[in-house]
Amino acid sequence: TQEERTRSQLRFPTGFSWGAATSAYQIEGAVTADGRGTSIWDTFTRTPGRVVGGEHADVTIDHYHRYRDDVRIMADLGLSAYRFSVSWPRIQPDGSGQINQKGLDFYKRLTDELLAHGIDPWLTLYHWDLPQTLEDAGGWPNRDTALRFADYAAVVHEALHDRVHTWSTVNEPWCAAFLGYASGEHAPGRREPENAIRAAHHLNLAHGLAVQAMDARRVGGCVNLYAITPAGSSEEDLDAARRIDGLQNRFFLDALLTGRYPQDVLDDLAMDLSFVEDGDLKTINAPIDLLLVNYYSRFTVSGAAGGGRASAAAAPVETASPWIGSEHVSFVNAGRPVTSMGWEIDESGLLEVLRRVARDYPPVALVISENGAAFDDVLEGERVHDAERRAYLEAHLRVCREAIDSGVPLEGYFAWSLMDNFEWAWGYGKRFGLVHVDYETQRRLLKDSALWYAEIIRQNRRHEPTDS
Ligand code: PNW
Repeated sequence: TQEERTRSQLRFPTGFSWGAATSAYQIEGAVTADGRGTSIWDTFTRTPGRVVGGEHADVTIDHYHRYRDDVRIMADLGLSAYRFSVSWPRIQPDGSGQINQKGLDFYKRLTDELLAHGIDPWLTLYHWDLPQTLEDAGGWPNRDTALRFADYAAVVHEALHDRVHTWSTVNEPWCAAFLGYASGEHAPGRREPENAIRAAHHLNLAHGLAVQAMDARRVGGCVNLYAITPAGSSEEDLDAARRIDGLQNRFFLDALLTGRYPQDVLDDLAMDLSFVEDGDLKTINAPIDLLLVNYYSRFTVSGAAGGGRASAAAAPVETASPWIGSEHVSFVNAGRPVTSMGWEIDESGLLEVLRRVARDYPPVALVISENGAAFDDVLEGERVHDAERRAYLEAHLRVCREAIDSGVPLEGYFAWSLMDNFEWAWGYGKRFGLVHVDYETQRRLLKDSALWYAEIIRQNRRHEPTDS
């Protein structure tokens, strides 16, 4: 039957990690509990005009208090792994020095709970919630922030290495640097192009220093990659594609995996790069065990005059361009169906991205650490219908399967996101979850996509040896 065909095509190798992902600020709430310090997102959400509807994540989906229920949901789904992030200001309220034991204790309770349910905890050290004290001292454009990050990584690793085997450093340095310091769409909301490049370098450096400081059993870096297509075959369009690919993908891939910044990108930037010190790139290139890839969409770009920032990359509030030195490039709608973020759905881009990394870079194990889509849910009693999300996940998982067949060393897939949550500058209006959350009652309901994903996981894991 059709149903059986679908499943057999979604049969993955034994040991493949079946996961879902979240991040601390988006789900935890409890922003003043147990000695947590202030992060740049607490400040940013308090600044008028930054987040749609003036929303913040003081409570969000209250995961800090409901983590036991949430782990039970993960177990019900059959997840083999869960990717979450640690809130730096819970661990070091001022970003350095004094350690807050109660903050560490929360992550000990969470990881104990995961392990008790047979779920492998994948820990991300930084998903954008920088301690405000460090921003006040200059933030990521300040080199010292990278050094502070390495100390923080060592503290968390020391406390949790007995429970956590897979570590990752910085989630999507592109977003942290360019949405945070160039476009101003994300915290801290600065619009300082040169400082954004400094931030990008120091986020890379923070990654490398943390890898060295932790000496973790399994550690990776995380990048958000896009497939990039020139709108036409003109020289301007080809140049636009080269530029956007350079800033979005190669600036980070080349640094982490080869220890170099791409020369064409440096030429485009034409900037004084004296903040890049001798040895930095060797540090950034510290050996890693895996590369975590977040994939959402494809960009189609044009270099012809008169374009704009189409919905492919639109921000909810007025912002500057994150594309430093390539502000003239326009993002074109290629006519594919879009999610409610306006992001075009294109699973072929995922295949392209995976093959590209496998082909152009030194060998490294890959994981899809985020992939998913925002759509409006349709509630009907206890059911939540989200056929589009299910179709999105299925199409992208199929491509993962194809990638593995063609030799890409892909070891896992994490849906973004486990649960609906605070979608940054968009607030609560965009739902990415497999699990629907009622923001008034905090009730969690499995969406149809979650039930489907659970079935795929069950089919795949039933042949796994059970350990006991
Ligand atoms: C990622 N962009 O964010 C993040 O890792 C998640 O925290 C987030 O919820 C998810 O994707 C969905 O947005 C991105 O503008 C935010 O290119 C913005 C962009 C890309 C990724």
